[in-house]
Amino acid sequence: MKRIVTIQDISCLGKCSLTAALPVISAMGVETAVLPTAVLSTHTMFEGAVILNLEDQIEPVSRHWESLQFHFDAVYTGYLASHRQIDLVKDFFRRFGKEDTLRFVDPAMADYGKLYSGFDGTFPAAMASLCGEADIIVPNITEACLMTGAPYRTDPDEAYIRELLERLAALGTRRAVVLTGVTPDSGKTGVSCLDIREGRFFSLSQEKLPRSYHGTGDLFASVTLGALMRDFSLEEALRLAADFVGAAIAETIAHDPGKTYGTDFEAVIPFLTDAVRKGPGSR
Ligand code: PXL
Repeated sequence: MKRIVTIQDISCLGKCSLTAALPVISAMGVETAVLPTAVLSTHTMFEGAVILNLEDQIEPVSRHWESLQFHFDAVYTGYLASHRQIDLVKDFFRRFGKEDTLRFVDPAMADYGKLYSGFDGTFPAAMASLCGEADIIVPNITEACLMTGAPYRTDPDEAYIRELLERLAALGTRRAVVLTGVTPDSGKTGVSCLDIREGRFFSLSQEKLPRSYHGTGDLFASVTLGALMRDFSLEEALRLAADFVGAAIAETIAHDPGKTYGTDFEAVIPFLTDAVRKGPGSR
């Protein structure tokens, strides 16, 4: 069984970051070790979250695992709250990033043209340098613009998307850059990807559902990584992740549309386990 480690916070109530990654990647039959950066009462979109910072633990935990000679098939980072956490992740990459370890970075820090609360304008450059040490990155358009200095547009056309992907690749990412939340036409949403190793550009799109929920970026990243660990191609992994997130949103709209903090993704986990059981090439 493949083993990954994911480094991000636990938002105790919120269905994002670790509480999205752990159930999803485990359900896909991949051992999921966690290195929590902080424990928050809720994610930061709620007012007044109570936060216990755990970043001082990252280095001692890494040293302990190193002494036990653990190997990870992937290191997956999501929301990181400080410059120091980014530096600690770079150190973790140096310790555990072996030849066959996939460094997968979701630079979760912004959406809808704005940084999440709690970050200042110096943070995107630090995240950009972490993306430069990754194999695969999965920013949304806002994050891509903040990291590359490109203007933020809500009406992306293909030339703009390709330009963003080229700028992301110039950060130094090795294998692929994936742009999420791409809306090629009204009524559609999707992802665009530049596979750097193959020099190939491709896009996937699907119906845009009428509501959006918190934590869908974390679910998307988690399913993509889980599928790659189960030997799906990158394109198949992205398609599965997009379909899963669409199913989670549809489920939430059908049963609890006013939910303020995340999708009811738990109800559609069987969709994932089925896909993994059938294996790559079967969808
Ligand atoms: O879903 C991204 C995320 C993760 N963790 C925390 C957050 C957010 C987004 O706001 O606040 C604590």
